[in-house]
Amino acid sequence: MTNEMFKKEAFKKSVKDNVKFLYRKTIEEATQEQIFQAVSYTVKDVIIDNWLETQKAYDEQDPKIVYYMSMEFLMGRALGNNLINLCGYGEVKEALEELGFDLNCIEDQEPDPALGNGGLGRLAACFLDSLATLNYAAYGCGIRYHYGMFKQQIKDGYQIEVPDNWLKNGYPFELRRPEYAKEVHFGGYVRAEYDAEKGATRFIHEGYQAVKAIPYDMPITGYDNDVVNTLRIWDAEPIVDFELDSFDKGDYKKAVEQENLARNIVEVLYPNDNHYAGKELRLKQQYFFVSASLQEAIAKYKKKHDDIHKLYEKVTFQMNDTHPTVAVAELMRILMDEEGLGWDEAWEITTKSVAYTNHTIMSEALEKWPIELFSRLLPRVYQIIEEINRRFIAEIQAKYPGNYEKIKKMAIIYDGQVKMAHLAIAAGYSVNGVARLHTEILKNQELRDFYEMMPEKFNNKTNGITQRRFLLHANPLLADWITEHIGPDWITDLSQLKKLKVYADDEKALQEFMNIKFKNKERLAKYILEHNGVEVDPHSIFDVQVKRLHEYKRQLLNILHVIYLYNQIKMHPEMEFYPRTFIFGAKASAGYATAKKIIKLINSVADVVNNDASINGKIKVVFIENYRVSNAEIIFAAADVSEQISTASKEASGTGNMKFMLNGAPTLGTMDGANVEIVEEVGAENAFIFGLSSDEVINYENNGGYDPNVIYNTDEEIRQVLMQLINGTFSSDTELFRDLYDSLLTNKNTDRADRYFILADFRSYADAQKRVEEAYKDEKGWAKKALLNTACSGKFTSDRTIQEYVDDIWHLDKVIVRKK
Ligand code: DL6
Repeated sequence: MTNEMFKKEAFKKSVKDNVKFLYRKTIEEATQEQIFQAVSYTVKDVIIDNWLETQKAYDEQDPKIVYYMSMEFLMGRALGNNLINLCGYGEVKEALEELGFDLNCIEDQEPDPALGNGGLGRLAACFLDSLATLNYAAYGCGIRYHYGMFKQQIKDGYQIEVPDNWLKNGYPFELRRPEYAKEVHFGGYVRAEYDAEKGATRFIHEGYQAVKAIPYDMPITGYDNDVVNTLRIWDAEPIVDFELDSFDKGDYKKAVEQENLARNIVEVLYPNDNHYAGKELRLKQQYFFVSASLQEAIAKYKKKHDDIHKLYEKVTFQMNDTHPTVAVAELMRILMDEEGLGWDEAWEITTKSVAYTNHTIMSEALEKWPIELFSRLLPRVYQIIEEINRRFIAEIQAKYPGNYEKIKKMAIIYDGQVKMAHLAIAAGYSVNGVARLHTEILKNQELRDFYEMMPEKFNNKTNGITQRRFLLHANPLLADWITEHIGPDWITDLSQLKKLKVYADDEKALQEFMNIKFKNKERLAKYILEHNGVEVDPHSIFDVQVKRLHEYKRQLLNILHVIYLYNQIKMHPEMEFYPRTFIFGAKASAGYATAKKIIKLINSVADVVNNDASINGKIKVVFIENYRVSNAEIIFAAADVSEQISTASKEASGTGNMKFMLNGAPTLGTMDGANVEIVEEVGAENAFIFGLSSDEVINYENNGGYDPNVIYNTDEEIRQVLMQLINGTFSSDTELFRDLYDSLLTNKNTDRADRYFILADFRSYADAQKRVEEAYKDEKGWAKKALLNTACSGKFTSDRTIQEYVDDIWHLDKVIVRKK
C-alpha cells in the first residue's frame, strides 16, 4: 500500500521545502548529504503519523510490552529500510530521479548507526524489525553511544581504528525526549534506617553521584502494517546545572565530576565481541541504561495500573546476554526501595519479569565483576545481589545437602567476583540459547548444574534474520525474481520460499537465478575496484568470509588454505584450477593483537598472490575495509560460497550464515551453531561440511587438547605453509608472523597448542574446498544448489524466531494499528 506522502508530487514538494527550511537552499544548490537529510525528514513525517497511531493503539489496547534490553543495536542505515517497510521505495526512487538524484547515492550519505559489534547487536536490530512487522508492542532499550563501532582503515595491511562520529551532521531519524529524563545514581553509601511504624528496615542510598539519562527515540517501522515501535537509547547529561540548588550548591568539584561522568558514560561503544574487558566504565554503562529503562518501564506501567504486583502481566524484560543482567537487582531495588515492597513480593515480581538469552560459551566472554569494584560503584545494588546470593545458596544446599562443589560452581558471588550469568539464571524465568546445538551445549556442559537444578527454565530459540533488509533491500533483483515466481507473501512469511523448490530442475529458472547472481557479483566487483583498487573477475568463484575477526572463527584456517592453494598452483602450473576470489571482511577488537595480526597476514598474502603474474590471476585475495551492515548487504548478494568455518562448539549460532543462504550461497562449514540446522533444511548434498564435530572438540578439550606437532611433522604440505609464515614469503620481517606460527604449534599461555584445531581440520577443509570446486564446475548442478539454498532458508527468518519467543517466553498479544 503506497502512502499518500509517497505520491511523487507531494514527496518532491516536501523534499524541496525541507531543503529550503533546513539549509536555506534550493534543491540545485544542496549537497547530496543535505538531500539525504531532507529526504529523511520527509520520510520521518510519514513515520511520525504512524508512530502516533501506534502509541494510540497501544494506549487503547494496553498490550503486554517486551523490553528488549541490549547494550548493542547494530541498526545499519535507516532510510532505505524505512522506505522498504513503508512500501514507498519504488515511488521515492522515481521521484528522486525526477529531481535528478539517485536514491542509492542518497542512501550512501547516511552514516551506519553502528551501535554494536557484530552478531549480538545485529540480532537485536533484526528482532526489532520482526516485532514491529508482527504487530507486537516492543521497546528496544540501549545506549546512545556518541561513537559507535570504529571505522576500520587498512594502512600497509594493518588495521587502523578511526572514531565513528555518526552524529556529526545530526541524525534525522532520532527524536530527543527530555520529558522522560531519569536520574541514575553511582557510588556513595547505604544507610540503614529502622522504620518503627512499619517494623522494617529501610535502606537509603546517600552521597552518590547522579547522572541525568535523556532518552532519544528511533522509530522501528513494521512492514506494511503502519506499526512504528521504538528503539529508546539513552544519552547522559550532568544533573548539576538543572538542580544545583537542591542538589549540591557551590560544590564545584562535584559539579565537574558529574560533568565528566555524564560525558564519559555514553561516549563510546566497547569494541569487544565475545570478550569481556572488565572495565569499570562498562559496568557504569550497563547500570546507566538498565536503571533508566526500568524506571521508565515502571513509570509507564503505573500510568495505567495501580497494582505493581501484577507488573509481569504487562511487562517483560529480555536480557540480551549478561550485559544488562544488573537489571535483576535494579528491579528489586526499585520495587523495594521506591515502591515499598518486601523482599518476597519484589522477588516474585522480578523472577516473573526477567528472562535471559545466552549468546556464547566462550569463557573469555563471561562477565565477572570484582566485588570491590561492584560494591563501590553500586553499593545498594550490590547489597541486594548479596542477599539474592545468600538465598540462592540456601536453595542449592536444600537441594544438594552437603554438596559444596555445587555451591562453588553455581554461587552468584564466589572467589571475590559477581558472576552475572549466574545472577541471570537464578532470577530469570527463561534461559535460552540461540541455536539447537548451542542450547544443548549449555545444558550438557557449560550450564549443566543449573540445568539439572532448574530444567524447566531452559529452552532454545534458534536465531533468525530479517528478509526485509537482507533480501528485499539488499538484493532487489533476486527479490523481484522471487516475487515474479511465487508472489510477494515471502516478505512477511519466509516459509513461502519453499515454493521455489519446483524450479530446482527448471533450466530457464536456474539460468535466471544465476544471471542475477552474476549481476550482483559485478556490483561487488565494482565496489572492490572502487574501494580496494583490486580488479576481480566476476566469473571466478566468490568465496566469502565476512564476520568479526576472532580466532575461533578461524579466518586463519581460510588464509592458510589460500597459501596452500597458491603453493599448489605454483608447483603444478598445468593443474586444472577454477579461478577463485577469496573475499574477507572483518574488524578486530582494538586490543586483540592476534586478531590484528591475522588481518595483516591476510593483506600480506593478498599482496603476494594478487601481484604474482605467474599464477595468471587464478587466485585473488581481497580484504574489504570497514565491513559493516551497509556493505554487508552488497556482499551477501554476491557470494557464491559462504565460509562458516568456526571450530565446532564455539559459534553459538551465527547469523551471517543465514544471510548467505537466503541469497543463494551454499555453506562451506563445520557442524557448528546454526550451520547444523542449515544443513538439516537444505540437505547435506547442498552444503560442504568438514571438520571435527563439537563432541570431538569438547572431548579433546576435556582431555588436554591434541598435539598439532604430529600433523606438522608428517604432512609436508601443511608444514610448508606454516614455514612460509616465518621464512619471509609474506613479509621481509621474518618475525612478523612468528606469534601466529607459535600459536599453532606451541602456546605460552596454556599447555595447549592450536586451541582452535586449525591443523586438525586443515585436510578436511582442503578436501571440502576441492568438492566446492568440482561442484562449481558443474554449472547446472551448482545453480540448483544455490537456488535450493534460497528455497530452504525459510526457517531462518527472525519472524519465526520472534514468534517462538512470543509463544514460549513473552506471551504477547498482537496489536492492530490501522486496518489495511
Ligand atoms: O546470537 C547472536 C550472536 C550469535 O549468532 C554468534 O554466534 C555469537 O558469537 C554472538 N555472541 C556474542 C556474545 N557477545 N558477548 N558477550 O556476540 O551472538
